[in-house]
Amino acid sequence: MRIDVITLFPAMFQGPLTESILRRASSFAPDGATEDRQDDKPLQIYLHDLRQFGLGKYHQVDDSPYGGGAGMLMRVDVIAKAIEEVTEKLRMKNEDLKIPHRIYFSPRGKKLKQAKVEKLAKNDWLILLCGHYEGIDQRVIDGGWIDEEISIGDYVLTGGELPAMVLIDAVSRHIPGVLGKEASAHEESFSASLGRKKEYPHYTRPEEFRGLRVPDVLLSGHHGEIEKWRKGNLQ
Ligand code: 4FV
Repeated sequence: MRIDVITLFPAMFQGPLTESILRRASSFAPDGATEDRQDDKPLQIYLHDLRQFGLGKYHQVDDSPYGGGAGMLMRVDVIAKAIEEVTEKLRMKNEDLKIPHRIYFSPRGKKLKQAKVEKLAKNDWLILLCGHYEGIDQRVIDGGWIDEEISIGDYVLTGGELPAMVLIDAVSRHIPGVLGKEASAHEESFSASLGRKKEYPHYTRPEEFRGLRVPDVLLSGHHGEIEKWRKGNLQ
């Protein structure tokens, strides 16, 4: 899968995308490179600084809202240019990439849940647009530059970068080759195999800690009983 992120703050992605599982599983181009990396990583992540598509000498990307009100909005002409250029440049370079699925993050979006994460993981190309300030001009959505709006929760953030990182993290776990052999995205909280419920409690060594014991059934080696206990402890 390829993910292109359009953001005013590419540097925010250092850390979540450069450590741990995502570091091992993805090639990460913080500089907006559009060249496909010739590597066999299951995930290619490219960042594009929206500022480069800004207007005039100062690369203006935002403006004050019509009708008045606090804060600034990101301009539709700037965002449209960014999405079109990122899409066309890549489509010309890589005939395997057909149509990107383009997502904008906002509290008005559909709440991100596991079923949606699993569906998004089936795409071969995502473009993630990170808003900032008070948000973006509605014509970006109405004019068809975005395929869907997604919210990660009912609260207001300063930008769409954290929602983008949350989505990349959740989606990447369902891409073959991202999780190691020892881990699985199959039987876990909210997965279909557990009926979208929260999974059972987990325990590991030591067997007892300050009088707190591991449930005996988990020490019994009786797989049928363990399975029954686990199913009975789904929430
Ligand atoms: C948000 C959320 C969110 C609103 C204005 C970014 C901010 C600023 N995105 N789930 N909750 N976005 O608060 O996805 O542009």
